[in-house]
Amino acid sequence: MSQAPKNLQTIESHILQMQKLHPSASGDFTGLLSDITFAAKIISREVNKAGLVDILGETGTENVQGEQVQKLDEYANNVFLKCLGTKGQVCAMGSEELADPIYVDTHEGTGRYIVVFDPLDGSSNIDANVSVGTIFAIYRRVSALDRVGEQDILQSGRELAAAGYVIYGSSTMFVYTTHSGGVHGFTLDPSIGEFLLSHENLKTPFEAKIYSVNEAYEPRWTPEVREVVRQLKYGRSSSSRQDAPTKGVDISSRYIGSLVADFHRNLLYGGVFLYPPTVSKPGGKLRLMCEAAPLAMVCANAGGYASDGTQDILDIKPETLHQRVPLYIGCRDTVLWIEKMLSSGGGGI
Ligand code: AHM
Ligand code: MG
Repeated sequence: MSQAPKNLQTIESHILQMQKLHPSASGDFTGLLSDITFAAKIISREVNKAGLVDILGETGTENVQGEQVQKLDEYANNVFLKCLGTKGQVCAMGSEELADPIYVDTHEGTGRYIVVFDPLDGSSNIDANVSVGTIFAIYRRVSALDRVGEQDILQSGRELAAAGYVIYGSSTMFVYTTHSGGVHGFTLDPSIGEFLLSHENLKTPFEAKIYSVNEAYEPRWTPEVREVVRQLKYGRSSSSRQDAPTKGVDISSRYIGSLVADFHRNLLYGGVFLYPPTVSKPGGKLRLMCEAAPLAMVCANAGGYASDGTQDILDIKPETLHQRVPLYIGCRDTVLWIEKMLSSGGGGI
């Protein structure tokens, strides 16, 4: 007997289906996710045209119509600001592109959500046609209705209501998770302008087969980080294994230098991404609120783990919107092992 074909599902219908699991839901959250998917479609369209920039006009200059051509990261940022909270769901926003948070003045001041985002991460790769991404984090408001402020923005990853990313690659994909769990991926069909469910309930492998790190920084790493990467490459010494032995695992190195693309590949294939502290960047490079924490939530809900080398990224309470953090993220076993290696001085456990 042949099986009935699987139904096609758009992201909108998937989000609505999830909403039904929460009968008391007002629809605000659903509307907000939908606004983000809309922004993603607009950014995707523009990223796809990036190769035409030299023909249509360089960024920062005037195009043939005499209009100012925006840099793509500025453009993506403006798209997010314009698309979010169209129904008054958002009370505050924080962007990697903006020094300060934006407090939204909805008519009633009742927006219940905060969105923190990196509108176009890895944008320095765009001229080489390398995949870039958007990362977003959604928090619930903690302040009283008339007093939205810093406390609403500066929440730890544990408080995230939802998080996700969009990757603008050979195809555009939207991946999100909520506090109820489950990581779901949707691929954009540009001909109909819809994100279609393509990766339901994503799970990442337990142990990494890929490590991703900018090895040119090795001279600037601490001896502990150097030892971690050495053992990832040559095999972990038996005393330092977390759980399952790694002998026989063929490890490969892949580094795009575009966080969403590196993270997404590792999530699917099983890998670990490292952005350790260096002498010149002792706090690391990546930002806790708009990069590390949302990806940490996606990773955790897919069965992985993210650490700053000493603790779960999700447990870090931010002190500032643009705080940086060292990041080790990916397969659970491997990241736990890295954490132990770093805390034991790199000499094994
Ligand atoms: P950006 O936010 O300025 O785009 O920088 C973040 C990017 C990440 O996408 C990537 O993982 C990292 O910078 C690469 O940094 P490096 O070139 O130091 O390896
Ligand atoms: Mg960034």
